[in-house]
Amino acid sequence: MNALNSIRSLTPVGPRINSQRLWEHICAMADIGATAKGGVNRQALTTEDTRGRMLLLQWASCRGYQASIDPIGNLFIRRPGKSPDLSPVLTGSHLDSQPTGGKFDGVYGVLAGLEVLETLDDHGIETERPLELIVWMNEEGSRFPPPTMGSAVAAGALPLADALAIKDVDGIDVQDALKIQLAELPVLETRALDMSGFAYIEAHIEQGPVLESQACDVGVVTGIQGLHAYEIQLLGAEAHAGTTPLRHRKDALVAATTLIARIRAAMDDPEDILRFTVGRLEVYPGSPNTVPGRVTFNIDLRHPDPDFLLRADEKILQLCAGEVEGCPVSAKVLLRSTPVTFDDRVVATVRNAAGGRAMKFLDIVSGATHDAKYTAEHIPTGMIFVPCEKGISHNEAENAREVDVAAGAQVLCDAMLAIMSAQL
Ligand code: HGY
Ligand code: MN
Ligand code: MN
Repeated sequence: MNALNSIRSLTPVGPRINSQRLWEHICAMADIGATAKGGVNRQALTTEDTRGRMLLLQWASCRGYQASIDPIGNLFIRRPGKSPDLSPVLTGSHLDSQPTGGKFDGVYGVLAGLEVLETLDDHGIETERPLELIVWMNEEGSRFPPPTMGSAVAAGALPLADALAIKDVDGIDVQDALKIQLAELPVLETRALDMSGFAYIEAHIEQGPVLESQACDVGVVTGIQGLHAYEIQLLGAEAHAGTTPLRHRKDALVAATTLIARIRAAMDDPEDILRFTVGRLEVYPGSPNTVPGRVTFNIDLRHPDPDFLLRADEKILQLCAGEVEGCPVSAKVLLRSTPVTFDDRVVATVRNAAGGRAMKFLDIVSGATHDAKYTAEHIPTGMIFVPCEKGISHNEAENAREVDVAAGAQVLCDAMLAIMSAQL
């Protein structure tokens, strides 16, 4: 990778991106899975997700870009370079959303990447290296936990067979949902799972308030905090709500609330750096007049310090050992993703690109996780953040300004060109 070393001092003289086209693409994508409150519901491998991918593939085919797909459904859109055998410079993000998601989370990085490809075309720029835009499958992990599923499988952190077997709340597994999507997409070239490339840069909204509060144009992302995901199940016994005395009950929901309260207390962090969330809880059979016989809930745990995370992990598994109020507990670790620090050469390139356009920028560690977490384990990786309104995300009110999304895409274009020209 010493070729990358030569890019520290390069300042960008890249072509101007077309901000109007980028904004129009974002608005067109936002129509797919649009919700009444102005957000999107385009969960992984749903019809809406498929329609979003089809729209992107349409735009890509208008430019003659080649599309391919890997066994977990990660989509690759390739702009050829003069030397096809050189490893590509990569960019990308995700099109799937939360159920009450926003118009920019993930989509922005995909469409900013597309904008870079199209800008190079518009300016007749032929690069030495190919350039690939990746649409990672199921970054959100809302329909099929855990998050960053597609990139984790591509990186070898999550076995393909395990991921394909994961079911949604209706009992549909990833394998069947992926088959349905593939049947609806145009025929795509298939490719093996792999996480190789010359470098990877992802553009994303910050999903936090820092950049906006400091009136920054872009964030130079230096890394991502660690994330653990768990699925906890308690087994009780269904019983009649009217006839069963409390002392005879094995109420899985009451036991789950006790357990969640105990874990929450154990996760106490006066500095408020630890992020502990129970975002999903399923009650079975879910009838108002039957004592719950089974409860399944998910824990999402995040922290920038790997040791702090491991200590919290130990406490959770200890509290989940055995049973609670007569209900046996089982705990499944879905994901242990360590904090990651991005490659300082790529980070420097992003910083140079922002500086080269006289933008106000700030170094920032990502609180949210991203597919860049897994690319960083295999490829020199960096990220660019743009501000979003009040830092709101995973919420239908998520919003970003046209000028900011354009600035981020411009930095992405300049940084990728700087990296392209780094080959010797
Ligand atoms: O959960 C996350 O951090 C990401 O937005 N899916
Ligand atoms: Mn995202
Ligand atoms: Mn998200």
